[in-house]
Amino acid sequence: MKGMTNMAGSQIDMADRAFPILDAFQIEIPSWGFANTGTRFGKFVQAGAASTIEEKFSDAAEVHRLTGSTPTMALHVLWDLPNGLPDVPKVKELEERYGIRSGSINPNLFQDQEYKFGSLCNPSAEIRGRAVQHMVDSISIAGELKSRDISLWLPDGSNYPGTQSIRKRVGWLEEALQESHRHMAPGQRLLVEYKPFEPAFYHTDIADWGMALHLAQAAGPQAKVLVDTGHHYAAQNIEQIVAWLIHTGMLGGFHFNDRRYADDDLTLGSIDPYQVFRIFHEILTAGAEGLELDVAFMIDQSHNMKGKMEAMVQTVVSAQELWLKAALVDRDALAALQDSCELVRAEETLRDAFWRDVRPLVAAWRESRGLPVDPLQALRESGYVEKISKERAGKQPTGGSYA
Ligand code: RM4
Ligand code: MN
Ligand code: MN
Repeated sequence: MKGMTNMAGSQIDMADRAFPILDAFQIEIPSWGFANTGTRFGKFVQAGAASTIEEKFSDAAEVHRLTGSTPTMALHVLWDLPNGLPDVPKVKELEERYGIRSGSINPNLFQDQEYKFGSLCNPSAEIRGRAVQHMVDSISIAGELKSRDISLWLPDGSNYPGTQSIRKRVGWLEEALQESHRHMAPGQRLLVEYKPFEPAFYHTDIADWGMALHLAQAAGPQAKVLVDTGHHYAAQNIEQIVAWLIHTGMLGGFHFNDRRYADDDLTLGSIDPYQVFRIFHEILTAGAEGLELDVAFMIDQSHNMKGKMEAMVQTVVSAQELWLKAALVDRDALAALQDSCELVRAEETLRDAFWRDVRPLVAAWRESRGLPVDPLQALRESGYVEKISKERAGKQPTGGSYA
């Protein structure tokens, strides 16, 4: 290190700080992010889209190879294990072959015709029972795959005032989640996701974080809340919700995506990177204060216009950059400025970290870990997308449904 300047010295200090932060950062990718998904108006199919579970594992492995941060893939039970438990050995074989582990297991309570008026909240006890059975099956699948989290998004709700008893449905939901919770092994977790609208447009049975918090607490100690960043009203302060969930010990995980209007499922950080940074900041601050957190980071996006592989790599890279920016906030200085109510200096301390260009640091980390320095460029040069587009062309089912 002879002749090293102060500047180079501080860069080395920065690397010492930044590299372990990036080593520890992981985010889960969704299997459905590689498949043709659409809007309720239809789908534009992509030649390279995955239509089998094997193709999804292959794509996930490629994203992990390029970014080093995505060792697990979330699975959607009906889409990825259409036969349920009997499909587990095949998934295990794919895990081995591609070096990707199964991540959160997502029950599917929204495709069956009998769920028209609800699944866990259906007025029919028989239909509710079948929906609970699907939850129990999903928990068994998670157990077999050694996946810790069962991630529940409930589509239930109603479209017109007076057509359903909101309170009866809360009761049915409490019972269903308690029954599901009874089937969980120690160490498993039930993550309860909320969403204020869609597919129902008058009332949604788990519409916001307060309802999800109540239901998770009613279900049992292994249930926590999952925050999907796209599932809020436009003006909501998401990092405040995150701070409350941390404070109450009820934050279980995230579905990250970005949005401009509704549940748009756009690329993380594409519309409002400061929002993601502020959420990360809350989590990192709590960690720095010594709070024990166990928060699953997952991506929940569907790219209908962008190339799916490119969009997924771009997402993970954005997440790494924003996580590192948030990790580099000078927290001691900020805490002191908050205590003395020095508002502008406090705000500028946060903004300093947000505006720091961490891309050279992330590139240096990649190089030191044997990862491609520019993952998007490496994806282009690899020819992977051309290869899968040739192999898979014409194989994808078309049609109007979401996935
Ligand atoms: C929902 C929700 C769920 C996801 C489905 C496909 O809006 O975000 O998490 O599994 O979409
Ligand atoms: Mn989601
Ligand atoms: Mn969603």
